[in-house]
Amino acid sequence: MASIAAKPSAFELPPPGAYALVVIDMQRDFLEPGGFGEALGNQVARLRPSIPVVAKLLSVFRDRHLPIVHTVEGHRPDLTDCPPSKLARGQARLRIGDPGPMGRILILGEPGNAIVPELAPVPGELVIAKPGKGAFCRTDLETMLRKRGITHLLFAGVTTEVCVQTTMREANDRGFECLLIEDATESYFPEFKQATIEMVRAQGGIVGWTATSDEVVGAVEETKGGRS
Ligand code: C5J
Repeated sequence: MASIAAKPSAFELPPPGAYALVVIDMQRDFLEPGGFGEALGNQVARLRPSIPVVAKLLSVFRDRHLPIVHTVEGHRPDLTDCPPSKLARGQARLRIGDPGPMGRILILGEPGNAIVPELAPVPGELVIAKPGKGAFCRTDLETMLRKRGITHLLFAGVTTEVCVQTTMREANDRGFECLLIEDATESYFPEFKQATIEMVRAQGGIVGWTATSDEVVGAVEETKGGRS
């Protein structure tokens, strides 16, 4: 069994097929100018260093036919799945559903809601559309993971303290063993990213483990390959 040199302690990988790479919301809406992230006043370029790191992880998992899950945050065109509180929140220049330079802001199927081209899903990978910050809220993610016998989740994506951390906490409460890949996640606020990493692994790993992508890749490369 391969082991990741993680913090606060070693993270033991189960057999291939029982762990998945979960890539949260690497969407144009968060990473490119003209989307939801920028409309909220954020500097979207801050998230981009995570793209090559996630690309490398995807390539390692794809080469070994290991499970990959992508999530996308977005709403139905009629906004029936968007709580009024979410619609009203913030001082956004453009609100959810408004027309923007990449189509309607944070609406499923619009060009701006797509995953960035560098990380586009390939056939066979699970893509979960979610209306909230957590990927287990009003989705069938848990059912899909249990059906596949997946017990361990390795998290990448954006933003660290919002959708990544929320999903990791939801997963932890459901009994999944969770690891956050430190350089495969980014925040518009570097101090929030650092705080998240520290709070996840505090108290003996109260939410889970953290490790670098090199440590994850090293351990995954020791394993033979997954169920196809
Ligand atoms: C946010 C996300 N930050 N994917 N969404 O609204 O973290």
